[in-house]
Amino acid sequence: MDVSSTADAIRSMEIRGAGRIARAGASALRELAMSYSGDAEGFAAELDAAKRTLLDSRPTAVSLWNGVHAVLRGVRGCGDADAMRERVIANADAFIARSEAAVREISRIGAKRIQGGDVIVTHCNSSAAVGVLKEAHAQGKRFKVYATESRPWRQGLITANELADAGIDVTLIIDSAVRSVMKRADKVFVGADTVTSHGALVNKVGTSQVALAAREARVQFYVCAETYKFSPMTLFGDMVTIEERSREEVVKDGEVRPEVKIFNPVFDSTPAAYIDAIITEAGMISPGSVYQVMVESLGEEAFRVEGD
Ligand code: RUB
Repeated sequence: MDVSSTADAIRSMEIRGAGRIARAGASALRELAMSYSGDAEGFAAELDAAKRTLLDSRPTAVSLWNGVHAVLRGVRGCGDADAMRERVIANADAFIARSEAAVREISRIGAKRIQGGDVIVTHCNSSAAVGVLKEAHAQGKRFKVYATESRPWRQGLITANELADAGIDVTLIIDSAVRSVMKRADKVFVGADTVTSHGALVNKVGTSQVALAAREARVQFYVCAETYKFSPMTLFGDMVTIEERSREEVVKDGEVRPEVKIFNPVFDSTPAAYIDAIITEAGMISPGSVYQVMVESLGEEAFRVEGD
């Protein structure tokens, strides 16, 4: 898929989930490199425009930002267009492979936290969190999962179907039932769109309510996050932009009077204090260790990007 169709598919949520959109962005840049036939200067300009198009598609998940910058790293210093092309392709392949390997490693590490008989809550649809649950089940552990519906897009149905396909005992609940089921839960596993340098989690709207209910009920709250979900910009005080989507996603035409305003933020922020641990491919870390792991995993270059 080319850059503009990829950006459209991310914007319309045909491609969704922080890991998937990052890999899609990387492969769109790879495709651009494969098809480009002009000189180095023209290539640099096209890559720059492609970067903007991709980054403008959805604002919240830093995975896309980190993925795009990982693919473009070092390309400007390559000299001619052929060397630049090779660099983009090699970087994209490395990022995609690293991203897929990270989900496998998180699944392996996270599965150790699950015990037979556990009651687990998950929110929305995270491939990293689902990976943990599927791995634990594949290891022979038997547990129950409550999956929230996740209005308005209802990504919880994807989670419920994925878990049911794997043979996991799963119950779908509406989002407002989360506090009722938390009384019988042992653990929560959710994914991440962005983790800030001070360990806060930005994930699907409602995650912070799940965390609040978990804390009240003394239920462990785990975040499953590849380290490229860690945001270098937050270290310098930048705020994470919370995407707001259209009213049509919440109500159909004619369902409410036109003067009724609709507020539809699609992510929210959960403070570090509500998080027991972040399960990354580099290991299980405390929210307080995000900065150190971020520098080690993303490399110092990730902190020296100009113009963003
Ligand atoms: C999806 C969502 C997921 C994270 C992590 O939101 O919030 O929890 O993106 O997913 P949306 P993954 O459906 O709006 O993209 O673990 O697959 O990267």
